[in-house]
Amino acid sequence: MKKKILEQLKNNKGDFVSGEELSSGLGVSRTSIWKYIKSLKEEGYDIESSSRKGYKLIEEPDKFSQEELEIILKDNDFIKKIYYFDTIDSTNKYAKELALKGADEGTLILSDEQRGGRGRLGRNWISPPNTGLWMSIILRPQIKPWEAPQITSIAAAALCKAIENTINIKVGIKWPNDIVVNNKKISGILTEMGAEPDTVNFIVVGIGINVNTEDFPEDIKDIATSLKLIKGDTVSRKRLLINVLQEFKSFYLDFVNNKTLKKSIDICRENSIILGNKVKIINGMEEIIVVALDINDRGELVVKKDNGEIINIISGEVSLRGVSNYI
Ligand code: BTX
Repeated sequence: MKKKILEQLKNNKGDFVSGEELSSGLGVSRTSIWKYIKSLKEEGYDIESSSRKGYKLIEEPDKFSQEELEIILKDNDFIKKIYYFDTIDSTNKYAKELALKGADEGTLILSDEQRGGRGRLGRNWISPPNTGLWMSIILRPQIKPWEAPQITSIAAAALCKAIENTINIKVGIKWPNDIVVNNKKISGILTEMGAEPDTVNFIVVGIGINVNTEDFPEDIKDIATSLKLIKGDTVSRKRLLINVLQEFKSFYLDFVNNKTLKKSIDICRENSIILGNKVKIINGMEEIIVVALDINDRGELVVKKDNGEIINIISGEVSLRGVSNYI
């Protein structure tokens, strides 16, 4: 019910909707309408009430709720079900549990805060409340386990396009999974899967974006930034979310339906900050310095070793560093 009231107010933002219209349209008493409005106000919605004219939505908080997400994502038919949390340990962890229980492709898990957000190879991902987008999407593509890193390329391309569309800032990709601006990370992607030797059962693609974060803990201060810090202004998390999921849908369905990664890889190449540069590839205890030449059609990094040998690197277990700085 609350969702329906909010939807009506949002559809008529800036105009009054009469209490009578709401109560007869939704089949509930005017008193219960008033109670829902009160609860929306408590959540931060600026709603003007007039006994004669009804209710007018003036301003919305940049906050998420189950109702708000269902309303703003209703035009994205790829997102089939939404799980919203104020706080959670990790959306990827929760998504994997849901996927194991049979959740459908297109299930979205989003939390305002993560207390145990995860990065690759057991690293952590700082995810404070009210500032970022921390989410995971469950996918069930018919691919082989070794093709799973391709999903990271799709998400990276979607993030580049969505950020550019939303705030007109060009961001870079540090292959395979970091989105950076001025050599600092604003976003990371964590692709995980449930698979048997030859078949992928599900993939969870986790996306973290520092949207309005202003302070980072000491240990990542020098390597992390946010869209707000770059833009100099608060960025709407809702608008960014809508765009990220729209772009993700488009790149992912192109991959699934047309069996090609071309559109995603073109963007990964265009936005790559490492192509043409020397980079250090770290694989467990082993480190080699190479020149990054290209990203091939499967999303692998093509590099040239010191001895001139050209090899392809699959993103799975490797980390990559610039030779002269962290990123
Ligand atoms: P990564 O392994 O490339 O990056 C992790 C590293 O990045 C950390 O070791 C730390 O140095 C740095 N770092 C930690 N937090 C931040 C931050 N907020 N901004 C910039 N740098 C940071 C990247 O892994 C993949 C991250 C995916 C996060 C999403 S959020 C939703 C989903 N759920 C979940 O638990 N993880 C994913």
